[in-house]
Amino acid sequence: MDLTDMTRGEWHTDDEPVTIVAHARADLDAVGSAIGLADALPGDCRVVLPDGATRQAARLGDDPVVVDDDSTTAAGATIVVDAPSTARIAPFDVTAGEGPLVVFDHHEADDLAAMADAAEVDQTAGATATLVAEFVDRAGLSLSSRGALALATGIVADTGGLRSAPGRDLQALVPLLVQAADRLDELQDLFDSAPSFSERVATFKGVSRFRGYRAGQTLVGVTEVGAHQTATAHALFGAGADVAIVLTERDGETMVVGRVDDRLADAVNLVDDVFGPLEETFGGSGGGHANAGVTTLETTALHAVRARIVDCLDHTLDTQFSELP
Ligand SMILES: [Mn+2]
Repeated sequence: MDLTDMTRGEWHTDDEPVTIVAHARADLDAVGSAIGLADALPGDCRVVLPDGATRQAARLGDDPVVVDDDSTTAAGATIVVDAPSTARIAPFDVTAGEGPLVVFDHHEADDLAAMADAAEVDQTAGATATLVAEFVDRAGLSLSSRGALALATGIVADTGGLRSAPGRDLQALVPLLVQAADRLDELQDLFDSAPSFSERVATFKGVSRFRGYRAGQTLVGVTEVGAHQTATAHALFGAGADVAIVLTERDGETMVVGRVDDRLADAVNLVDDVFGPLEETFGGSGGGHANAGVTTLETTALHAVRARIVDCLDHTLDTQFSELP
């Protein structure tokens, strides 16, 4: 099939809605792209967030089209946005559906592009929302101000507030802003990043109780919090960490959220070098990118998890981390 087939109804069976799937911990680009597509495409669409959304994206996702956070399969056609791999959309399972699969993504192509019946995968776009906006324009579809606002939000977010926007993203953004003119105050609200008090408490605890490890000039911080793991990982970066690991014990399992600073981007692949061995040792599964990911381990032995993480980093960086006194 061709992407433009989506502008006609016959690319999928009419009695099932089109399922649009965003990546785990969906961000503004993922949720914005999904809502924008749902808005523009003819017929019924539903947006599934397989592993929730970031705080900001959750506000954007407070939209009637985001109907179902728990389903892991689609009966009809599936469109994946802002995710290159099946791991990135876990626990959603695209292989369980029988309908066509379409992918819109601006990450390096992975297994989803190969499985897709049609794909718009282009790393030169600053945001998946840019690819969606270009498709909507090319296909002659129209957006409501709500859909335009969602796509504009994705573009602004994924280009770091336009700091890294190439001309292409700006070109897609300008008409969206015009179409969303009556809701631009909402755009401002969506970018209000003031943390809630519970987030401040979580990150404060995370920083105050973290354990630091050092090898040469590389610093690793490992901590535990009950919530706001991503914000806590970034707080550890703020404290100087090159690698930030946040553990959360929950229901007999341990969630591991990891982030690797750009300084180590070429040296550490979080998913391959750390999460893979952790999952082998303790059992569990997760997903992510080289520099950001999450996995859930079938253990609550936090000390053993911590030790294994340090082991993995010793091995990967061919060094010996020692705990800071
Ligand atoms: Mn993106």
